[in-house]
Amino acid sequence: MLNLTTSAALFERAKTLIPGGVNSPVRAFRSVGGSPVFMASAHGAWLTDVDGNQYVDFINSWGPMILGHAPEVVLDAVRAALPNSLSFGAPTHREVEMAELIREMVPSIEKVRLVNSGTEACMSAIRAARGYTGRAKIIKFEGCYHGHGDAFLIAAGSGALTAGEPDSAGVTIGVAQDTLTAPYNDLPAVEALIAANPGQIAALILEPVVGNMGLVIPAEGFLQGLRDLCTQHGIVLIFDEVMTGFRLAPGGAQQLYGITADMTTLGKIIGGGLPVGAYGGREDIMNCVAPAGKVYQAGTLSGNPMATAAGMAQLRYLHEYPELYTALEASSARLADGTRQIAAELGLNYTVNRVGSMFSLFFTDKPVNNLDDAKHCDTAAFGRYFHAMLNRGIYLAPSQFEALFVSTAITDELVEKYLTACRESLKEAHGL
Ligand code: KE4
Repeated sequence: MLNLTTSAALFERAKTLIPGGVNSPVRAFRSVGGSPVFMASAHGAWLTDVDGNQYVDFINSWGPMILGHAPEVVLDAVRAALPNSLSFGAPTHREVEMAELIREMVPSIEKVRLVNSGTEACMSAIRAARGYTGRAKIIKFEGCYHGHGDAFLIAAGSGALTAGEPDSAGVTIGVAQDTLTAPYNDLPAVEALIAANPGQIAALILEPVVGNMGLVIPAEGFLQGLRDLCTQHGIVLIFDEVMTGFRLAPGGAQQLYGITADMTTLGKIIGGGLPVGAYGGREDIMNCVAPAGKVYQAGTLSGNPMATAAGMAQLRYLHEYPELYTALEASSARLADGTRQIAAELGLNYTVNRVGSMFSLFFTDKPVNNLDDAKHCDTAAFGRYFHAMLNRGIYLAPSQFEALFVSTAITDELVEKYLTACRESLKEAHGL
């Protein structure tokens, strides 16, 4: 068993100072049990916790560390920017260069605004779409997460065609009435929502590949169907690529699936590990955003010189070496296919979904194509598996309803380490 003494002591102190002892809920290990591990450092594929235990990282800060931790190319850029002050609150050349690079990598983004998180990006994109269309309602999908903005913390309403209900304390009925929800991969449900709310829907936002139910894949024709419906009804199609952007391909999911979004939200990888988000898209929509237009959005640290230094370095590296995506595809396929094979050999036949360097092992032998499917998982067994893997030096997402993120630092040797631990941990979790 791991010595987690210092983590445990820190967690006790943290709980007296920070809600739940963490600065983001998933970190608290609530859905897998036990106390969170406090990290001290990370390099390449390896995390080191405050007790000196080491883990191979398959979360990579929930996506940003696609090159592994502390890549020299990013650290060098940050070191070079460091002496020039950490923030100006004035425009800088790097923001111009970053906007040009984003537009080159994601051609549907004709104009872009940098913000400080994926949440800010998604909140702002919705506001811009509402300002552009003059319409109030939005459609989102059950199980998709777009940050903690009020408009997104909405559960499915009582009736399939009624407005949503608040999914968090503090979110009002007033806000919920403008968010409509549909099951993911259910195109008829979207058509029905549009028919029931003619001329009222400003935007439809989704994760084009879902990471926040665990990894859920868009069904054949689903994304194109949404594209066609949005075009037909003047609805702004927003791809939330905070997770998938620059990960599934240099141009994200829209490059992978060949679908052009009207707007795209970005985060995680775009900051290289520092706080950066972005939203952008069609020029006619983005020109509604202040000071060019009447949709207000602002941020003290937006385009921060340190964050853009880190983000630019990482994006430039990914842009310069697209062969990295081929390597990620190969290592991720070995991880996911190996996991599926091990589960089958153990008679578990669990579902493993993968797109590119994102994958999930679902503790169910049924297909997982939407939130209802994902809810069939044996989350207690997942919790036992999570800790069994942690004890073997493998750091997974502490929730069944998250995706794993593979970095380029994962070598063949580390794939083997993962698969050996996976076999032993599945057996331990099921008493096999
Ligand atoms: P942030 O505000 O956390 O930077 O981004 C929000 C967000 C928006 N859109 C998508 C598709 C996202 O996955 C996220 C954030 N992802 C979570 C992981 N499920 C971040 C981890 C956390 O909340 O601590």
